[in-house]
Amino acid sequence: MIEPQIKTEITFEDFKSEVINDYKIARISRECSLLGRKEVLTGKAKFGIFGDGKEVPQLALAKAFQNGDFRSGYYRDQTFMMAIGQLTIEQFFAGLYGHTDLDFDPMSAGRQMGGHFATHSLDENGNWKNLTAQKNSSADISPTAGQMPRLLGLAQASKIYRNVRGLENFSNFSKEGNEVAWGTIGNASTSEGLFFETINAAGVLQVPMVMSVWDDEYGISVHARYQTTKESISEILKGFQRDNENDGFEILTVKGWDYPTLVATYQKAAKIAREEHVPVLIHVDELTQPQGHSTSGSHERYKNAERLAWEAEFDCLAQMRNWLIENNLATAEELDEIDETSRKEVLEGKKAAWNSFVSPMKAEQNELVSLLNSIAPSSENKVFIEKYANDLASIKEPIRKDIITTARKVLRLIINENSKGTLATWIKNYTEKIQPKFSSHLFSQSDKNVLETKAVEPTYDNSAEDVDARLVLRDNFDAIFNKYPETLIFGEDAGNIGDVNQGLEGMQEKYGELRVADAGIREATILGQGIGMAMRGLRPIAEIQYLDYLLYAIQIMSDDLATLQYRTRGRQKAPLIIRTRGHRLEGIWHSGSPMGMIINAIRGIHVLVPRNMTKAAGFYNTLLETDEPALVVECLNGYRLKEKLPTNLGEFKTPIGVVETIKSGNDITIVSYGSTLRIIEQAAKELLEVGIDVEIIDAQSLLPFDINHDCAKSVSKTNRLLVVDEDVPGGASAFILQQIVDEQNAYQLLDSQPQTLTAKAHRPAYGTDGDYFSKPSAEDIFEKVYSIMHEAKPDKYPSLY
Ligand SMILES: Cc1ncc(C[n+]2csc(CCOP(=O)(O)OP(=O)(O)O)c2C)c(N)n1
Ligand SMILES: [Mg+2]
Repeated sequence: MIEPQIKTEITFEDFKSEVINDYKIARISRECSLLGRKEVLTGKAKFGIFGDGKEVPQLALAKAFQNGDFRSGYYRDQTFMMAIGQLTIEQFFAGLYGHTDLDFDPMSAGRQMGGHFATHSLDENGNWKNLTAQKNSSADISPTAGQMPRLLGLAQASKIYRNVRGLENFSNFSKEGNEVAWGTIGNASTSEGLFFETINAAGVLQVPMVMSVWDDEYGISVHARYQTTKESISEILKGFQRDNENDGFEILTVKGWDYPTLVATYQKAAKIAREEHVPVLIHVDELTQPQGHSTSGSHERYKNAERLAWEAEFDCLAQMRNWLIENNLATAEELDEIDETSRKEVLEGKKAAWNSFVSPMKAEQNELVSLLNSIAPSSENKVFIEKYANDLASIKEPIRKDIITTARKVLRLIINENSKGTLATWIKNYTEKIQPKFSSHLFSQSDKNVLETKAVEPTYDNSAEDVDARLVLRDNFDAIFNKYPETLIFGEDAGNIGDVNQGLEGMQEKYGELRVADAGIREATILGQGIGMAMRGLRPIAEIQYLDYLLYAIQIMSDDLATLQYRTRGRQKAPLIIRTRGHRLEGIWHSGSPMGMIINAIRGIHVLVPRNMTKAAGFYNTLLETDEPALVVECLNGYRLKEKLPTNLGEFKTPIGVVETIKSGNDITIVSYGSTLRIIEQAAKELLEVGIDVEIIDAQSLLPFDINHDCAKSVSKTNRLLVVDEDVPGGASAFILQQIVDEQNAYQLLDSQPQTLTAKAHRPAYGTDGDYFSKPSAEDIFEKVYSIMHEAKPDKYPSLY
């Protein structure tokens, strides 16, 4: 019997054409870098940072990269993106110019500078695409090593998909957890804490992550001797190397100009990570920067002649060329030919990108110029308007700022003339058309955005008894884990003991160590686990033990999570829930409520501040029906207070962006949130004894805040407003005041000065007295309200002091 021929080896001709094609991709990429720099230096683009000198290892990475895999990298990776078919020459230049149309700059629609790469995980309606049928890149961010925490989560998702049961319907996200998450980072950026934190966590978690370090010995101008102990990241990470006794990393080192060894190294790394779920570090050294770091400077300032000569010789493309010739894969003439056609193709692509970039703006320019020319003849300011029109018309390549500025300046000249309406309408329409190019998609615009959700009230048995409030949370989490197999929670002490306040008691036993997990003390990468897993279709809940320690994660929340939808113009999302507990406990480090800092840092993430655990549980239930990220701050001192246990666990929903009036009254509106409300309720009782009837509003949700403008409605009744919280003066209370006075236009409804009552500017001191003298007390609230009423009616409310 003749065995069928199984083709395991490719022919020499196939091999040859593959490597020649690789060379061609690298050459195109290099020409893009060279021409890109010129575009910046001649003023056509603002800033350029390119991948020259890093082309060849990226070819090897691309060969090992499969459908379903994810990249989390940085600005040097244009060659990789080209090699996986996700970046064309025209798109490269569209990104450099900042083209605001996603069809031209699919990376960010001009929102990020060039060199920040992304693929589309979502369609135009915000729905998931089949991520296993495409090669994926999570959207880059600029802060060095900021790609690391997310990388951990992208890799961990494979582990979850491989090992957790019940995820059969998630085949658009994973094929049995076979996907590798590929990280890239510059040598100097490995100095960041986030790099080390991620490496350690990946070693602990044993996830399929392959980390490439592109080592060119510099971080801008700063040499490796100032960056890295022993000047070698692979050398100092040797302790992470796995061995027969211990799990760990596989660590590989390879020279960045050695094409065949690079290809073999990446194949090896992929196999280890994909099959064994073991993390791999590839230290790619001896790389160069032919044009220096970016368009902002020149490397001749900090590299000596010897280094520059070495860089010229060991330029990875030059070395690849030598290798092709030495191995008879191509002749010098053939390669010259490729070089020349690449140069031409890039030039053509650049021209096309520029034309596409400027032509809509030229059309807009023409439209306004003719409008102004039609307005001018009948105007008293004819001469001036004509000058504006001519000046605008004379700009060869106008930008939108030129156009709209001209229109707005001319409007002032015709304020009393008939044509004003026409121009004003034009400006309004133009702004309505253009502004979204820069401002859309801070939040989800899909039909799963939070504003689409409706409240569902908790229901109770007649016999429902009061229980410790933590049990409401726990039983609701139980219902959630049961209902949604894609949910999982992880954090410090969240697993075995069921969190420090036992809101997860027994859940690990029931749902397993992967879904209810303890994590190391590493808040930034706990966040990153959440971001990466949420980007791959899971519904992670990242637990930060105390609000005060959220600061370790706030950078990654602010730079990565909060900007994700925005910086991809709605083509990536990470509907991550961040669970923490805060407000009012003890001392400097466990009673903070830095809500102002948080809400200002994370626009793009919702911030929810439930006053009790039923409200908190209702927020979790709501959020799981939406596709947006949110932070939920539970009240630290509320777990042992009594609440009734609802019967519709997992189903009742707290609405987002809707306030609740928890006491009605006629004299003054007090707006607050969280634990402070209980103190306000106490003060309100005492105020009632002296005849002052306050209305108390629980904001519940700081971002978004009071979408129905109920606070202003309350003020229209009481005509007085006090905002109380435990933040510093000018913190979240200032935000709330701005929302009510400015956004809701309550100014005209007020008979008294609107005021805030907050904690002191310092962190709260320890102990009961420390608390009393640091944060607003019932007496403070009583006296503040009383003084407002005294000012209004001094006869009725004589001065206290
Ligand atoms: C947190 C942060 N600090 C500083 C910078 C400014 N910066 C941009 S790139 C860079 C050097 C990075 O060097 P390396 O990691 O070796 O990457 P390379 O550019 O050499 O490929 C610096 C300091 C930044 N982007 N983020
Ligand atoms: Mg470097």
